[in-house]
Amino acid sequence: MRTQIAIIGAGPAGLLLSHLLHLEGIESVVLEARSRTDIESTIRAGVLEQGTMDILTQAGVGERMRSEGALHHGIELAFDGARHRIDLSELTGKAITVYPQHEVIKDLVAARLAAKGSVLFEVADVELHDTQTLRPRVSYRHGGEAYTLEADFIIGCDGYHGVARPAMPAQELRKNFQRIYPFGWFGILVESAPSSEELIYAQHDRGYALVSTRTPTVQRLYFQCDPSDHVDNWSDDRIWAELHARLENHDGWKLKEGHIFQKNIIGMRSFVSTPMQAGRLFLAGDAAHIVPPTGAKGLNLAVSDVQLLARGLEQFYRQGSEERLNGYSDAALKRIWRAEYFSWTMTRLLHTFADATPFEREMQRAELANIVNSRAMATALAENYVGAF
Ligand code: RFL
Ligand code: PHB
Repeated sequence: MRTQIAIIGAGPAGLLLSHLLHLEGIESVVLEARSRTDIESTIRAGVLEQGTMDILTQAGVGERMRSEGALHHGIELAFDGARHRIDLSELTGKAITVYPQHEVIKDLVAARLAAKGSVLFEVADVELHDTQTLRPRVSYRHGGEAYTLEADFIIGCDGYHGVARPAMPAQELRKNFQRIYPFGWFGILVESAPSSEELIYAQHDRGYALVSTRTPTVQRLYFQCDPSDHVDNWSDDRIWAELHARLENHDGWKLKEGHIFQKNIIGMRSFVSTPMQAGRLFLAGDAAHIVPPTGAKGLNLAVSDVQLLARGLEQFYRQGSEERLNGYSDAALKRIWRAEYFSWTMTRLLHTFADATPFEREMQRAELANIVNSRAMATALAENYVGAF
């Protein structure tokens, strides 16, 4: 089999890239390890930046996002028993949309299949070959049969645990940057009405908590936990007691409880692997970089990576120039490092570090107080949050 672009992974990065290329008349094949049902039901991100919304809309896959997603014009920071609103729209002229990642995935899969795009689910044993030549290949198994796919380029959109990054050739310039945080997030899905019209990011000595939403009847809540803890240690009663304690406040606001129908724990890391290109192999999205979810940037970065790549590939096929493709890694990394910085800052600002001295805890509170009292600092946070750069 032969195609122009072989894409590994049908996450937001791989599917959107395949769709953007299709709109430019460039052919691709997406190879995905999991089933369609699985990728369409895995609960992950919720927050889409304005730029992400714009790209999805321009690409013709934003209709459900616009009608079913919730446009948010602000977020709240909660600490010392009070809530403080950061007015994103007033400070930046932009907003965010809360629309679940698996719904974005459903929209993209539907668009690829409607256009007779080639997305192969449940492939196994994906291996990359000859990536540093003009005829790279991918071998894989599908339905028990062994296949080889030849392409002009291979794009690794296969997430943090994929095979593309390990297939990048060792070279002097290759560098990995990493920070693993000493805490994780306990995430729950709850059947209830929203407790708040906007997301609440709460700092508390017992640990961080986040009140987010999914739909008018399903809410998404998180709280900082030990990354090695197990969901079975947390009864529903214990979860509610912990969330109420962390979200305590003096203004009478109260978190709504409901039936908890999913619990999970995720680890937290910052990670960047550079460069994002070697010969005919490129990386995009979580395959190349991870942010802790506190800044809500991961999916948005994946989208901006593939937008750059799509432009580079379009230039290659239209004009025969590799200039944009060769500039991809540097261009993408400029934005990635700023998002890494913001995600690290939000994580540092809002979480409780077990080894922090009393002095450092006061500094954390003072920084929060500065943000909610200084229009300049609030604007900096808002610009980063909506991705206004
Ligand atoms: P994905 O989504 O991990 O997709 C990779 C796909 O590749 C497949 N795959 C393979 N396929 C074939 N062969 C192999 N060998 C393969 N190995 C892997 C996988 O099955 C998968 O389908 O990467 P992509 O496309 O780069 O997208 C990245 C985003 O998923 C991620 O950054 C976000 O979910 C991060 N994130 C958030 N991002 C935001 O922008 N806003 C948020 O509000 C937000 N909240 C979150 C988040 C991530 C979270 N978790 C679970 C880490 C909240 C959470 C809790
Ligand atoms: C979510 O709704 O899953 C979510 C929202 C904001 C974040 C992270 C996750 O910062």
